[in-house]
Amino acid sequence: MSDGSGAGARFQWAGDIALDASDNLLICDETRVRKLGTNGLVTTLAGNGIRGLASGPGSEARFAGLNGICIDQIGNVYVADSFNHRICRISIDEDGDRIPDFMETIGSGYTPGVDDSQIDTDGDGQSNAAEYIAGTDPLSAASNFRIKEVRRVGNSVVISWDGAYNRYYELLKSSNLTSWSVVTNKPVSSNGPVAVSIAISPAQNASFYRLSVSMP
Ligand SMILES: [Ca+2]
Ligand SMILES: [Ca+2]
Ligand SMILES: [Ca+2]
Repeated sequence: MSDGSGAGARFQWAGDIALDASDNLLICDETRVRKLGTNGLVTTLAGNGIRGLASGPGSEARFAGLNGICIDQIGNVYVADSFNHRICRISIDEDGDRIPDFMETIGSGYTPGVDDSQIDTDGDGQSNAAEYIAGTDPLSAASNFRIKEVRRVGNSVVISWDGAYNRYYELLKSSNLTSWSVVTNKPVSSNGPVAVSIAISPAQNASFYRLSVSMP
């Protein structure tokens, strides 16, 4: 097995094939998903030859024996991993920035073929790749990931931010900016404001809060 152009490319056990919207051929090759580009270059998109069962980006994915492949209208790839008795969905990410290639269209703010973790198109201090994870707009500096408000309500503090669909938020609290404890782990299933109320004692000293976001 080797990637390369024309006769320089090698396949392990080429099986089912599918044509994508850009006329590239995607190929089941036993434990790998390969791509034959319109330029004649064969590359490996997922899997690395080690049999197994694992989700993950690119070569971290594991398959046991691929037997069928198809592509949906927005570019997701589905493979039948017969030896694992699984159907797997693959969001192709050739530039490795964790943003699926089908999202990196003209006008999206993301840059196809380039690692968007190194690009901050709107100059708000958060990279395009970070904005993808946070669900904010990479073309608007007014849209960025942050705690929007910390408000005292009686014997509670209310922390609020803009949540995004299918994101997971972790809110941490500290009294000294050194040791942090988890206040809440919060999955969010729709776009919109999120607020968390935290009980405090009247005698409590100042507290600091830190919010992080991830995708499943
Ligand atoms: Ca990408
Ligand atoms: Ca940005
Ligand atoms: Ca932004």
